Amino acid sequence: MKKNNVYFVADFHFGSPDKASSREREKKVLAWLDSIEDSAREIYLLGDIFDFWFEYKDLIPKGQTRFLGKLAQMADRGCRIHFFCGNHDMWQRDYLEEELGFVLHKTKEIIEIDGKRFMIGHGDGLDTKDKKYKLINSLFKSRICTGLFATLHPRLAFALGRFWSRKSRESHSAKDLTDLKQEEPIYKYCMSAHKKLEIDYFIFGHRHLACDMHIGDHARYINVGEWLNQSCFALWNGTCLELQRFEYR
Ligand SMILES: [Mn+2]
Repeated sequence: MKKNNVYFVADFHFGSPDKASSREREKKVLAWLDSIEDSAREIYLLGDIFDFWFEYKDLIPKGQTRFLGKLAQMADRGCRIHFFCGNHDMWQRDYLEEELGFVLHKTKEIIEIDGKRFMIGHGDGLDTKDKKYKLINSLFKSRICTGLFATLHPRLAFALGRFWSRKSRESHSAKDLTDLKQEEPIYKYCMSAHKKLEIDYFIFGHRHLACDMHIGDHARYINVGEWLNQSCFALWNGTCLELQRFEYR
């Protein structure tokens, strides 16, 4: 089979809310990867794949071994795996690139695929008026803070990280569940940017609610949702883009 398809998926939140349910979700994701591996030319992971990830110079967090192994194998066989950092898993160093062969993206990017312009990213931080989020985000990403955090004992660092992750998820999910439509920051951003940047397709995650919306006359905004409940992904087959749901068992 010719590998022609490009897949977009986000927000697995591996590790949350507990080990047992995360393991079940990992099995579901692996079944999905099995189902697409013969057709996948590229896979875009759009952030918050891990509920909390912090990578030290010589260490990575435990867990998701089968998931990472499967993707490493696919990468070795020529599938390009892109990893966009989310607000839960931004603390990447070189492991995903050097060990697994992924392409790491720290922020959203415009990427041309088959002659179409895609804006691809996690989807956080698009509300330019949200100064608090911007400040916290730049603090979290700063070299000084990351360096200081790395000096904590992992038992303390991961307790703090998981606590923060849970708080962040709870604060977002309340908003995510109400469909804000016109007032939704990602939608507003797409409306303001599509003409200037000549975007055909906006693809984001973060919002935990899958959607496929028209932006202006010809652009579209697809949100790929999450995998705690919905298990959705977007498929580009070379000519059209479609939001799909993975049916597991
Ligand atoms: Mn997120």
